[in-house]
Amino acid sequence: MKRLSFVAALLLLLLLPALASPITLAWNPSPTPGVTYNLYRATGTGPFVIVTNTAQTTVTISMLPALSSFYVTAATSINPTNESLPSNTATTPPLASAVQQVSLTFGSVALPPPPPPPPPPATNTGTRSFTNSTPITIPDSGASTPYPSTITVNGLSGTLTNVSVTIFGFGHTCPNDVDILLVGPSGDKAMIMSDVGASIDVNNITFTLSDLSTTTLPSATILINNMVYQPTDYAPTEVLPAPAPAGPYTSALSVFTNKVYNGVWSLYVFDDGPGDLGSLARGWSLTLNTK
Ligand SMILES: [Ca+2]
Ligand SMILES: [Ca+2]
Repeated sequence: MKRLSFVAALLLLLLLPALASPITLAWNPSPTPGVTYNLYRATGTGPFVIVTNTAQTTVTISMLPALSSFYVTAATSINPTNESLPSNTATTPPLASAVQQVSLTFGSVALPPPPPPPPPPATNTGTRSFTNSTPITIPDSGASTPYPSTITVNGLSGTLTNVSVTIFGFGHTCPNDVDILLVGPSGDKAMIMSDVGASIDVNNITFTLSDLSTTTLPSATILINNMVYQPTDYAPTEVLPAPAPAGPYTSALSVFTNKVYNGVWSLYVFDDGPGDLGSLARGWSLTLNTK
């Protein structure tokens, strides 16, 4: 009798389905506050069977078959259309970790996606050079032709942080006669070169004027090809005739930084010593740095 009871108990144990230890699920909260989540499960695609409901975003479920995969869905209790889409698959222990994160997508509950941000304004910053290669002819005395030579800058953005000027193909038999004034679209002005290079002939040289250089233009020695010079005015009381703006002038190109830079830049080249003449045979360029 006792032996039969033991066999019967053993058979009963074998017939019972193996149950997993409890599984804890966690999910993202609904964007609608104060909702109740109804937890369903189904192996495969359904039918869904309600397991429990909760106002929390975690729930621990017991008495599930071991090693089974199932889906979970959460429905808010506000109205039936607020039900979320089925989650990703959860698996009962022991294959899974103690807490499984499931992703719930709340269909009609989800807030509408925010409109895409407006595209940022197009930017055009960095180092840009603009060239006017038309020759500038310097007479033996007086205003050059053209007077001024101009460069129009368009489409740059950002703040102007540095300006430099390159003179292409400069030739003169007395550079000391030559004054060069730069005027920006803001109306600011800089005498970037005046009374330099003595009376020493130069022919077809190219050089750059930049505040970043520590080498001033020479007053008594020859101008050197391919140099970068600091703008230098050895006759700061001199004023150029109209249409150049009235003085006094600074010489540093920093007068243009943080100012308006899109627009017309004018280069006034003037010879104030009788005799001797020359040209900027290949014009000039303007290099602007914006950021
Ligand atoms: Ca002259
Ligand atoms: Ca002069």
